[in-house]
Amino acid sequence: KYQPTPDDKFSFGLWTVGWQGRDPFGEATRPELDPVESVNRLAELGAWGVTFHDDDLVPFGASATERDGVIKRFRQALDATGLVVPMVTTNLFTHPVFKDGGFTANDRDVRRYALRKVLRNIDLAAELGAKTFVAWGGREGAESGGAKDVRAALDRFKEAFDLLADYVVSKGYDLRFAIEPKPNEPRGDILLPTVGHALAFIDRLERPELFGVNPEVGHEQMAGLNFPHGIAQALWSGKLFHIDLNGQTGIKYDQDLRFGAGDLRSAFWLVDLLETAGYEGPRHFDFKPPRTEDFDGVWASAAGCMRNYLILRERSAAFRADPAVQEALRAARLDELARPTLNEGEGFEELLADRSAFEEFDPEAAAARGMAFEALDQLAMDHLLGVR
Ligand code: 3MF
Ligand code: MG
Ligand code: MG
Ligand code: MG
Repeated sequence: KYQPTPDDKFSFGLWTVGWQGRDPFGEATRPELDPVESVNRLAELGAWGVTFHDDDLVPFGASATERDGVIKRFRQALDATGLVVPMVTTNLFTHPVFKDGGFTANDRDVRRYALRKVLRNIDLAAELGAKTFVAWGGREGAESGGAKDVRAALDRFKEAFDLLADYVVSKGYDLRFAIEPKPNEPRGDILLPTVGHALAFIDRLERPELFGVNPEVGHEQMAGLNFPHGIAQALWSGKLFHIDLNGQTGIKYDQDLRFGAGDLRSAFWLVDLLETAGYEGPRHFDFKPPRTEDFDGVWASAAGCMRNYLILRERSAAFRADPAVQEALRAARLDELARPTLNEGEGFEELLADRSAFEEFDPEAAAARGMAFEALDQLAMDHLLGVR
């Protein structure tokens, strides 16, 4: 029970289990992890896929021959384990050259270099069969007001994504982009800070159909936002191309706890949403095993991400199947919310002619009706806590 299989579509970034524990106040607490070892261990644990930034796999500045050798060895591990590469992304944040950003750096030569780094990595993504290319603009932002003309920076952001989309189309790659929002860290403020900002930005691109979002649990919660609500809007817009699952305890630094840690109630509603909305994409974990852990702790943490998802999936299914819950949902009038407000063929003229909607409507009586949400939520709690 709760043993993951490839059908569950669980994937992990090489940078997650491979995180060495370096933080702004301390050195690494774990040695480097060979990507091939990560592939082997993740496959053993029941994962389906592995993802990476270019530099996670091929060290920054490696020669072309070194690069070919690393990729070949990695491919052999994939073939041996059956692990797939559903998503690839580019590191435009670690090297000091990106200190003021990649696509929106004030320096034009840095922007051109960033584009070339991404184009090269798109070829690798396509070669490995990835379907999603994530773009997290970690350094696209500022610490002070005068430092960034945000409207010009958004022009440059659009210019970059339009070029990348042209490239993918001209190459005939089966690849779509997923923009990952984050409000701050490492920049004081980052552009496209939330799911909502990213969705609005995508509408302004030349090929919006090639762009969606890759929301991360902790990133929205760092801004105090309701993650399942953001995911629901992304789904509603047809834009949930990918997702970064992890844990976060409120408005603070990006904690990247294992999935299920942090806001457990929000995690329950998230899994309930993904599973009932028919989301078919990867369940991708972007977490950091705390720097207190040795490698046993790293794998325990990775296994915990998947186990918690499966437990929550089971809890959500039990919640939905419970007759008492179905009754409570009716009492809370979820069925009424699903009904259009207007009758079939009705417009404002018919609405204006309907005396029951206004002249004869009794607001006091309607206001007196309770919504019965508390009983419904307690049923959810009972299911989440395993007592029903
Ligand atoms: C930072 C992140 C990033 C992105 C990654 C993939 C280093 O907070 O979440 O992880 O997820 O760049 O796009
Ligand atoms: Mg995070
Ligand atoms: Mg993150
Ligand atoms: Mg992430």
